[in-house]
Amino acid sequence: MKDLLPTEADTRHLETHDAGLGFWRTWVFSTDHKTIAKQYLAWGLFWTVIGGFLSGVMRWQLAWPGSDVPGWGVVGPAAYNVLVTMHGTIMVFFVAMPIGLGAFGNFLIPLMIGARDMAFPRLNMLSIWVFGLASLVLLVSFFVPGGAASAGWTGYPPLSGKVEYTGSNWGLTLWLLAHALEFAAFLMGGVNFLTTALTLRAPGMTLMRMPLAVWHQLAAALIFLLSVGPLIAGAVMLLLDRLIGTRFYVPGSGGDPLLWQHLFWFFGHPEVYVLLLPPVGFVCEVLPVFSRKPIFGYRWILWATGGVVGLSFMVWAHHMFVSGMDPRLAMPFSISTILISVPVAWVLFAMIATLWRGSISFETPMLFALGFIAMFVFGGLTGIFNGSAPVDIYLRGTYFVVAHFHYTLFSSTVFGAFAGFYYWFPKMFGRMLSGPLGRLHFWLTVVFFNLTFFLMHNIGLAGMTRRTADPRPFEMLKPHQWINEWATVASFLLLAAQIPFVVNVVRSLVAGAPAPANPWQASTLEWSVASPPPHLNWGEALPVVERGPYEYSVPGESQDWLPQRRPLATGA
Ligand code: HEM
Ligand SMILES: [Cu+2]
Repeated sequence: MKDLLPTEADTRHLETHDAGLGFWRTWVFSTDHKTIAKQYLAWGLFWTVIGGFLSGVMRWQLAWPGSDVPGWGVVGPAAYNVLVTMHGTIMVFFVAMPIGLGAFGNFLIPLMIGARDMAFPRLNMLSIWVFGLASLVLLVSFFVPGGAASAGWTGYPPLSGKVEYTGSNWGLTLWLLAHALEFAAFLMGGVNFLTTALTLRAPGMTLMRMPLAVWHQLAAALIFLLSVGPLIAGAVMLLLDRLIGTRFYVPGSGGDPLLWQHLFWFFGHPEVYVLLLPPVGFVCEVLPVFSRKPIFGYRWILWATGGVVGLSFMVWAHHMFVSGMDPRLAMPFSISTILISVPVAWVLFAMIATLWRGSISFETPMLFALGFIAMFVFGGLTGIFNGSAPVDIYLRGTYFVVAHFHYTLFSSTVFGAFAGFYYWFPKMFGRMLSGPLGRLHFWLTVVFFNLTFFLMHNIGLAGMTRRTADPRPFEMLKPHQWINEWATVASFLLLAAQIPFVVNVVRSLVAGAPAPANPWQASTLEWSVASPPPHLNWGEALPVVERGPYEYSVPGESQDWLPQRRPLATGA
């Protein structure tokens, strides 16, 4: 019985969280991890609209260059640079991270490990507020004289070093400031994630019983914490170059623009795993539930993810094969890059093996999880080409690369996140979503995603370079302009394909059927509390965990899932 009683930490929490808080403390200045998760979600969705809009403007310009773009006007080369830069920045730092980590990490970690909240609830609140500030700074940067940042999401100097090169003065400086703030927000979040999972697990929740969604949040947080330092230092130097005329990145006076590329990609490549791993975790939860089978190779997945974490720090210069760095570096970085595809493929095999002979039901979360696997495998395959230095010298900077990274990034941040969203929406909001609308959303998205991005491989091979505002001057692209028009029409339909999703969510929030505690018959802890879970999650006593997270279809059991949690009848 003793282990059912609240621990000292819980009582401390209970005291700091007063029940019956007013509107402001409940929704705005909240320290509840579930509310903070929703705040991150709201920001992420807001930025999705902006990032999507910017991509639409780019696509319009690429299909019908020089024409008047509805909602924007004529796009010249300078404006195009703004569009590319801000679209990339927004999608990576203001959509993928706040949704993948900010929303899902905050919501899931305490619920899945049986804690009442994060280890540092006030730090958590500070994190979302600093993120909000970062968002405001980025928003403002669109409206300052000279316009928003326009040196690419990678911000390479010398281009980003001097106002004269891009025309963007305050815009680029604010862009740096927005990054600094958002990094601070996610550093606070990351420390919280790791501390919470290490110190606040419920009785019986051993590390090896933690759901993979939690493990992958921790892996992402760890990668972020370890990689972002050098970039912050690099950004400070860039700021000094811009503001007070230092010459860290100015060649000819002892500086070196390649230094930025190393610092940026030492962070930038691990960052793509920060974006990827949380959705991998969601998919690892969804697959067992909708195939009624344990995940295949829990420990092997952990080892592989560990391998990804380690290797992700050793591949960065594959972004720099043609940068003028010492060519002897090309071989080791090619090898490490191709090596990292081994543990990634390993995880994907484990996912596919989980499906093997399962009794699969194609609910919306499952469809998006399968879509993630299919699209990501495809993007991973083209990554092997890019990672091989001799091939990359040809592909470098073309639309082949744009196609590659959208297959990997879109699959994880959109397909993976939707898998998680449809799966946990009933828990988050206490309402069910419509299955038919969800399935419609999936099929339209998967079809138009491929129609938008697939042929970009071809136009890239034909020589179209990325960050090109106007393909018309290039003779060799003339016969391929239809691909640009095609991709643009498809991308508009892809954006329109999100309408069923919006309708579904609004309809459900207004009039959806109330969600039961466990609509999917899943065994992890979050499904053992009401939907949505109450403040502090667990009533009087913490849950007690008896088994691993994926005990589905255990032979000899009458029920095809065994909850991780001991039934409440034991006295709680
Ligand atoms: C409707 C969906 C999307 C469309 C139509 C789209 C379109 C584009 C286009 C046309 C470019 C290249 C522009 C150029 O190089 O000239 C681009 C760049 C980029 N996109 Fe997307 N995109 C979409 C979604 C996403 C998502 C979900 C992400 C990431 C999570 C993303 C991340 C990026 C990045 C990082 C760049 C590179 C920016 C740069 O070169 O500085 N995009 N996108
Ligand atoms: Cu990389």
